[in-house]
Amino acid sequence: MKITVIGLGYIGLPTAILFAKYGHKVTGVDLSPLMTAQLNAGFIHIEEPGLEKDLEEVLLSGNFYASTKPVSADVYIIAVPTPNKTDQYQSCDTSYIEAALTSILPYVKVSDTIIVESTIAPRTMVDVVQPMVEKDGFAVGEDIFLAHCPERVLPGNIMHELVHNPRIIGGITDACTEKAAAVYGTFVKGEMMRTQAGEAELSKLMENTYRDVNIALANELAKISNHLGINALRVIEMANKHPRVNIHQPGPGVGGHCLAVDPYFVIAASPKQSPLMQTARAVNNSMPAYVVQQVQALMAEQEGNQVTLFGLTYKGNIDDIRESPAMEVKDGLHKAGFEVRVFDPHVSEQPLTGEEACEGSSLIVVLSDHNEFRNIPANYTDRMREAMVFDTKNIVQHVGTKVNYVNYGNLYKVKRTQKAAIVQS
Ligand code: SAJ
Repeated sequence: MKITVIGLGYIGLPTAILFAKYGHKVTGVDLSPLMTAQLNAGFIHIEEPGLEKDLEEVLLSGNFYASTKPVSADVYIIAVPTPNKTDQYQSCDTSYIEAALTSILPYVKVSDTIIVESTIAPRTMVDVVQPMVEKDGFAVGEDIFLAHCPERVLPGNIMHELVHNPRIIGGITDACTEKAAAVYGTFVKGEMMRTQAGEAELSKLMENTYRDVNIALANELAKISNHLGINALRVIEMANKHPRVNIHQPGPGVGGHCLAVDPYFVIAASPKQSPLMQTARAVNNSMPAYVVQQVQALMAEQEGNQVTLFGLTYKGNIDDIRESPAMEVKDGLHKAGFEVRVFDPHVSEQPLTGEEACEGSSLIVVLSDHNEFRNIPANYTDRMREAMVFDTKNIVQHVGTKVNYVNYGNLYKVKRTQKAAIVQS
């Protein structure tokens, strides 16, 4: 089959390469001439293990070519961004989807299939995509086949998950569903769940909304435990021993372009029916300011005014700082008047080594769960003015001797000791 993939981001590019690996003639289309030229030269622009080797293979086989212009194909896959609008409920901006569709419609012919992989608001396929295709004179389900097949892969394991994760195949009609299932049948080894487009849209959104609400529960528990003088992490650890309990982990907030985005698509589609989801978003969005407040309390008794942030990315072992709560913490600490240094071995724009970043600081605040932070060596903390670590991700397993280690489990204790110190002094 000839396949055109529109949008070569962290989903579109691996998807295009995978279809090419399985013998299809794939044209990957993106707006950036530089990026498409780099791809045709064998270089990839996203950090994904093994992907550059796969690209080399499909360039050699002639099954993949990157271009800034669509070409005629049998199957068109749209994998472009769907950011939030800045309206009251931060609804789904479908302008990139509409632009992608407009760019391919001149090439679309009878019996072709159009698949939207981008995460979209409920009813986007029937209210936005289908009318655009029908306006072009096609009968959906007879001439043209339309489906929404959302992805659910985790950066860092994309190629494996694209093949082995169960896949939702949501057609406008049953015939559409079958056509799309035949396309993914090329490489998907996981279960293919055939359904209607609307169910596919909402199911994908609910995966991330479920996670966002549960992380909010963990974050609220951390606040309550800190207030009541109870070890939140021990509470979660013991509760999760129950066979049907899975309380998530508290942190500095929720980042990324998924959990911090998708719930708003559901909320915006049904604001009066979604108080829980809206409250969960508010709880998670409150965490960066909460961390700043705790740092102020911890620093109240420390010498000096400099803190060192370990990690700026929205989660561990990646280089992505977009939508990262750590960036909000950094801004908040600056506004609170602290000197702030950063150590993040995954972010090339942060050149400081661990030693340099810790020099003269009175507190390390761990904000990303990078593997490198499991052990904070003595040659880092020995350079600090006072050695205290506030680990918001509960990732640190070893610190140098004489380091005052704080996490969401014992935060209340340290602050209580400080309060007692103030009372005695
Ligand atoms: N986080 C917590 N506590 C937790 C788990 C995560 O605070 O217990 C935070 C992380 O630090 C991060 C954010 O939540 O800031 C999101 O983390 P994530 O592990 O959900 O990572 P994402 O957003 O990169 O990937 C999610 C995944 N969805 C689910 O796990 C349901 C992934 O499978 C999806 O493909 C992706 O969203 C997406 O593209 O939708």
